[in-house]
Amino acid sequence: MIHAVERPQAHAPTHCTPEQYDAMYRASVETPDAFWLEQAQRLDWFTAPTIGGDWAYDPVAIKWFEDGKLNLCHNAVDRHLPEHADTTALIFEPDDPASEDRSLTYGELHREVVRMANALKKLGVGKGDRVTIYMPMILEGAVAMLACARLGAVHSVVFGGFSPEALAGRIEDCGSRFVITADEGLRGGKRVPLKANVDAALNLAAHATPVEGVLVIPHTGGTIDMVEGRDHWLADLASDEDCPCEVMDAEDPLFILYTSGSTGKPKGVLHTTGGYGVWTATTFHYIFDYQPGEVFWCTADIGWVTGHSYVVYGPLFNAATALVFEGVPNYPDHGRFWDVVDKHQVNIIYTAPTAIRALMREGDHHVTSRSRASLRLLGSVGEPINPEAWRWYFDVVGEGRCPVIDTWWQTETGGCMITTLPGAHDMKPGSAGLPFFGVRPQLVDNEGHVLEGANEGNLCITHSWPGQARTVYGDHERFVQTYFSTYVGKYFTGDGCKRDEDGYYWITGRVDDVINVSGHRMGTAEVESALVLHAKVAEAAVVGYPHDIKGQGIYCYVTLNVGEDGSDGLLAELKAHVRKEIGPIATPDIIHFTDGLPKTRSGKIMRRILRKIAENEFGALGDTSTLADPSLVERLIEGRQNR
Ligand code: 6R9
Repeated sequence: MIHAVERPQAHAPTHCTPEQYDAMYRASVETPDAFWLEQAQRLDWFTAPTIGGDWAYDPVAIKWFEDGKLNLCHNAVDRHLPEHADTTALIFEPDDPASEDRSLTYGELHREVVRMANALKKLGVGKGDRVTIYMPMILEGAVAMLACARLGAVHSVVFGGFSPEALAGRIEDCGSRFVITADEGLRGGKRVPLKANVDAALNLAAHATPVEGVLVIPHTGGTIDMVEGRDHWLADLASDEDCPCEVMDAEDPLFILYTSGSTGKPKGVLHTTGGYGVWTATTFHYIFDYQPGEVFWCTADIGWVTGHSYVVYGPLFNAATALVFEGVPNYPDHGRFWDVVDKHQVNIIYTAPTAIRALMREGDHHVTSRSRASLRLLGSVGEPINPEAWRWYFDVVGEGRCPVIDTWWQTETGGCMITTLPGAHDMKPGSAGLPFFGVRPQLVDNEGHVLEGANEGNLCITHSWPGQARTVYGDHERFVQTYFSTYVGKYFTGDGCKRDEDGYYWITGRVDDVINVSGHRMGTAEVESALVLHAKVAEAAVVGYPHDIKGQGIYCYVTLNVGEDGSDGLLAELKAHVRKEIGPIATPDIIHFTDGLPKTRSGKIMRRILRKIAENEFGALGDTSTLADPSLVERLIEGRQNR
């Protein structure tokens, strides 16, 4: 039995008391339009909206604030100039602690954004164009996103750890004619050849619309090739002339972000301007309880949605000071996070359970040898946080004085959805908490029957909220199929979930063929497609298994073409092959060579059985009588690799 943890006394509630949460939550579900039109006033609109939500889930059409006009770069930057020109907007902490840090005030950020926006204009970027951003975690990554928003261009940030192949697929899918990149990135002392990867990707992409312009930001000074006429250094195109913000409709697209699903290639999840803006501005304000002058640090890369919403947009809409960290938690040693906290006097840190577990394993002294006195609030996101890691975060990192705010959400939700609010709620280690304003979760069984009270089932959301994704870029039918067809009339999250007697939600993990590796979503189908591309592989089935640090590891069952042997050499080759096809985050942890995969007589791979064997839980395999070759299961158990 896990008990609630009282709200730490040191945290003076300011933005939301328990009574305020109750009243506001009630208003948000009883009169959502009025509630959200009021919250919308957090943003500065060129034309204020008069319409709240206009949405339906069957058929699927979602709009919020549709008669409003605004620009989110204006909201993140320009509108703060009268009062906050000299307030620090972004702080950059480099990978190498000996390198120089850097920061931009809102005034300086404005200048940088205008310079980059002018450079993009000269490249030919205009309203509605898709621009791919493939950057390290440097300030110019955020500047690039804001410059796109300023021009009304739709950014598609691709995580710098993705391979040229993965990058090419994403450039192609959205018909992006422009790329913003850097010469190289740095992570944990290693150079990441970003520009060379872009070159390789552009050689791969068999484009209907070829990439016309690549804007390159100098970072490491490493040697790169520049293609005449296509590639340009930022400094050669940037200029300070006036560059007004485009007037955007609330429902004009802001960005595309690719995310893994249970089938097919990654989906380009599309977010629009008004609703996403209101959602990130509002969630940031209440959930992190940000106070003027504080330093907020979200450790996520801008290549993930968490980086979009809480490194860039949410903090900047609130005129906050946000830290951008280029490095990793274990470089140069396992105390780096807390060095950064002390150096920049970070008040709020927002990170992932996988990082917490990795640091916990290294021992408390890396933490206790640093002061951390500035810390006031600890956030968690990306995967379920196990109570042990939660305790360590709360007791050791926060010394029992900082609330742990676990936030459940998804690329598709735009911002946080289920969380406790500091000052308003007790925390329960391992539970994400309660619904944020306007969020109406529902648990259903596999047949779609609604489950009431304390229960466990599949997590759906019954009513739209402003931050909800509007479609899958170029494939609305896939959007409908993926999220609204399993339980017609509801948004299905793909997560399993328990609700306890206090109404707290406990996410149990994905119920589809998506695995969560170190907080990164990975479609097992993607890894399978990468494996079967290898000339020696006949068939592959990929499942997740519990992993101490990563949450889930990648377990691959592989059958080889006739005449091939599952040697150690081939094993290493296949791991390298998947890394090359997708990127290091998809590297298989385990490859299990087998002479067959368990299939039903109709040829369906029985993943349930493969999952059980990978989990080392083969005592309870259930019914295997429908298998075409029941003896195969014995051989698979015999050869299991996770012992
Ligand atoms: C923000 C982000 C979404 C999936 C989601 C769920 C898992 C995220 C969680 C969590 C338990 C939390 N997830 N936060 N599970 N507790 N606090 O991570 O977006 O990359 O799209 O992943 O991550 O399974 O469905 P995304």
